[in-house]
Amino acid sequence: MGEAHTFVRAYIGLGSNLGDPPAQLRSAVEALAQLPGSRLTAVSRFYRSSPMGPGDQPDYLNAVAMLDTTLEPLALLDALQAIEQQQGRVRSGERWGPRTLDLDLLLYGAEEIDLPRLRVPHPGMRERNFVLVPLAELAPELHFPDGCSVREALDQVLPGSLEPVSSGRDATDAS
Ligand code: A4P
Ligand code: MG
Repeated sequence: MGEAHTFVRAYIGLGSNLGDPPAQLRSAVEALAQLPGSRLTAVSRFYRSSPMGPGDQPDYLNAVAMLDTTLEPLALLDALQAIEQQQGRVRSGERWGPRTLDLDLLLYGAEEIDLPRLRVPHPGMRERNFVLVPLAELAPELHFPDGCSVREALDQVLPGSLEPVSSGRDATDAS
């Protein structure tokens, strides 16, 4: 008898601004596609964005992935952090400092999670056009757990430099 698995639709934010960002994002996408109990269902275009936080760092490359998964939220967070580690992430301790790869769990179905290790929806995502724009590309009709739509959030987000660079497969250097 097979165990019943329920797939939950999760959204993952990808960001990189060190060490060949297009290669970092492509390899993160491959790793997401390999996650157990999960199906990578869509990936947005890659976007070049100006850094939020300390300005003396390179531009970022950002994207959002849609993942249908049977992993519980903390198991998914563990898996995302393992991918970050595999790709050479060193936590400098500087808040919002440069990084080779940052994977954020943006949304996990309609769940609201408030744990020391994990807050979902990801705090701050609604203020970030480099999250909302690729998210809206994948799921224009999406609503957050509180009922606000991604479109409404986009209408209110502060403008910031953001430019699609490619479909991802042929992304050129983000810097
Ligand atoms: N954590 C809690 N909730 C979550 C969640 N939903 N997803 C905890 C992932 N992690 C979550 O994260 C610190 C801790 O957050 C983790 O240990 C986890 O348990 P981190 O990745 O080590 O630290 P961080 O990313 O440096 O800090 P922070 O404040 O989360 O930064 P953000 O919000 O990730 O922002 N500018 C542009 N243009 N594009 C970017 O992608 N990214 C950042 C980092 C700054 N500026 C940027 C970009
Ligand atoms: Mg992070």
